[in-house]
Amino acid sequence: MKKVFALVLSVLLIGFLAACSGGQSASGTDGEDESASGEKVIKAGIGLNQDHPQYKGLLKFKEIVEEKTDGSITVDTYHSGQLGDDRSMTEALQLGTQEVVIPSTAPLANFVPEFSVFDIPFLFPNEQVADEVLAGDTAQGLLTKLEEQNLVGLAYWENGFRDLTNSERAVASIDDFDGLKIRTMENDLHLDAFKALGANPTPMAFTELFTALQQGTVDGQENPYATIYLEKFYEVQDHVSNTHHIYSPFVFLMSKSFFDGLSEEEQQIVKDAALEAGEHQRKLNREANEEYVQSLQDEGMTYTEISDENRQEMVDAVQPVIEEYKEDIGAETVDAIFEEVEQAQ
Ligand code: KDG
Repeated sequence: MKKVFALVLSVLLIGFLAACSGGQSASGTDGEDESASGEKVIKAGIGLNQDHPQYKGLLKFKEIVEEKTDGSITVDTYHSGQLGDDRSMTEALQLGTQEVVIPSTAPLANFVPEFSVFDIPFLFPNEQVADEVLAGDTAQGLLTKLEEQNLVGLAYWENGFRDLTNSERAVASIDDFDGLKIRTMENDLHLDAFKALGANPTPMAFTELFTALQQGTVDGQENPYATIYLEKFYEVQDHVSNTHHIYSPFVFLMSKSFFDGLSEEEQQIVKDAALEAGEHQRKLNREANEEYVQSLQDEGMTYTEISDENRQEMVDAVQPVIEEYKEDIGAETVDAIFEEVEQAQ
């Protein structure tokens, strides 16, 4: 009898403890994302580190949202892939176990293939054209497509023009790509474009990249200067070239189930905050990118400028890949983007 009583008592105790702790988790497993005090909690993660303009932008988002909602929404921020890589965090949003992630568009194309339109090499000639096209009908239309994937695209942010680093040789022309083992983002178009340039590409999550460079699993990688500097890739890479082969946008994503659970007023606040913080992030990013070309050389990297003629050879080499992918991306989307790029120039 005593044993039965003890058993009933421990079951009741476990139930009581579970009820107490369940409401206090930053992001409840019941998908309601509410803290003990009833406020909503946004768990927001990125792959880059705490010094990167992307994280500073995320802190701005936190500041605006928490101030404007008067504490009804709190934002917990995580950098350096603490919650996972772009792809796994996007899946967590779909499952409702995380609320915000800001991935590059390249891995996002695994969810909505049309996003690969931004993976077309040498698509944007400069940042001003990128800004105009990203604010235009086609790019904004792509954001709405995310809803079919249980995701809400609130804004485009900026990763930036990607440049090549490696530890083998200074890359000045297409011939110098020959056989280089280059890590790419997890995106087929990137892989095939690097193959067309003569390299030997390997897709890999950003969270594994530094170790892969350090251990020589790959010879090189490509990212904007801010990332190359702030992630200290200069410690494990000797050469940087201004290939500027792709302009990478970020997309500020929110879990649709979380977004739908917000009041209309809260929805407007998070939308506006994602845009405003995005402007802040873009400004910091551009200042940083200019400054960091010099800092990389100060850290001992050789810097190689690609001549117009040599860049044109690279542009020509990737043309067949663009043709090959046009149908997969969506011919209409590709044509529309090229037209908008033309108009923006
Ligand atoms: O936070 C963003 C990063 O996770 C990632 O998108 C950075 O450009 C990137 C890369 O090379 O993976």
